[in-house]
Amino acid sequence: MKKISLLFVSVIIFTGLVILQTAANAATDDPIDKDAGVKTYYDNSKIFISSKVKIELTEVDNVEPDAIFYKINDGEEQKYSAPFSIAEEGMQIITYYSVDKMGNKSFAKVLSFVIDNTPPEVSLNTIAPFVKTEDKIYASEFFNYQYVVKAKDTSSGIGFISYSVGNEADAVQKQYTEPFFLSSTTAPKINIFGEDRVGNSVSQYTRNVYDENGNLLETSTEDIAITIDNTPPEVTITPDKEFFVKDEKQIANRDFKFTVAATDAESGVKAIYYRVDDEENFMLYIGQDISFSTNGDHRIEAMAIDKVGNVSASKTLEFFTDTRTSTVNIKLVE
Ligand SMILES: [Ca+2]
Ligand SMILES: [Ca+2]
Ligand SMILES: [Ca+2]
Repeated sequence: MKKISLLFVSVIIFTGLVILQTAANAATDDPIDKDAGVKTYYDNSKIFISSKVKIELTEVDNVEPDAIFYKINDGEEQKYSAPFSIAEEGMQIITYYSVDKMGNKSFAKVLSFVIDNTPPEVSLNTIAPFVKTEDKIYASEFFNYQYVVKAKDTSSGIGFISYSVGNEADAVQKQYTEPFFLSSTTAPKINIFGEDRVGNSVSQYTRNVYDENGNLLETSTEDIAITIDNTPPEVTITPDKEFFVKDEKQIANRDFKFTVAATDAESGVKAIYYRVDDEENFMLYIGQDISFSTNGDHRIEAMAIDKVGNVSASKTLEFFTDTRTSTVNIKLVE
């Protein structure tokens, strides 16, 4: 246990109470009883308490105690009657002395406290390859979510930060020590709990959602909705003219131009890929017309990926391109 050495003064903290004894021979050398239930913190130079803690002054005298006087900072000196608390945050200096029954006045003593009534500032930062499309944040059911909790308390400091996963009342609270990862087929729900070193609890914290490049997509003091997009895009391959159909075969000529398009109802289309005829590799489709100048069977195969990584099945269009002219046979007939 840490000890505060103060000449002629001892400080005892009981439940809800700080006791300043004004007697020279104060009975204890163990000024802060941390097991007593009151959240106090001593950082080797300052005592931190919240305004919930009361300060009690007691007088001990060899014959007969009588009165205690005190003032807070530069306030009016008052006669002590009952334990009091200090509402104002920050460093507060209490000056106090006693007068015994025989009129002996003790030296004035001074003790300072830092009042901290402000809970830690906490943020829950979620990082994954999210995408924001039309004000909605999308994820895939295969995402791995990284969670980073940031907490700071500019006065007494952080007492503890913990978290639980899920909404159930009996969700296990774990101490937060370092960033953690969760994967889930739905966006996980995280709750944060915490206190500073004098017992001010975190009641509100900021949620930040970042994409994997560190771009902040949304910030809120409420939970941020994340929508799972597990539907791949729909791909279409369209000729600019109508095929001629013969023997159930679609026939085009060299003037036909083909375009590929894709739609995605949720996160949106990220890219379209295509290949023609017997090409092995898909290439990025950037909106150009595709046409064929050689006579014969042709095919266009296309696929698309949405912004959270859902890949569509490939779609194939098969047709015959006729580039050959017909011939005219001339014959004289009767
Ligand atoms: Ca006396
Ligand atoms: Ca605080
Ligand atoms: Ca989709």
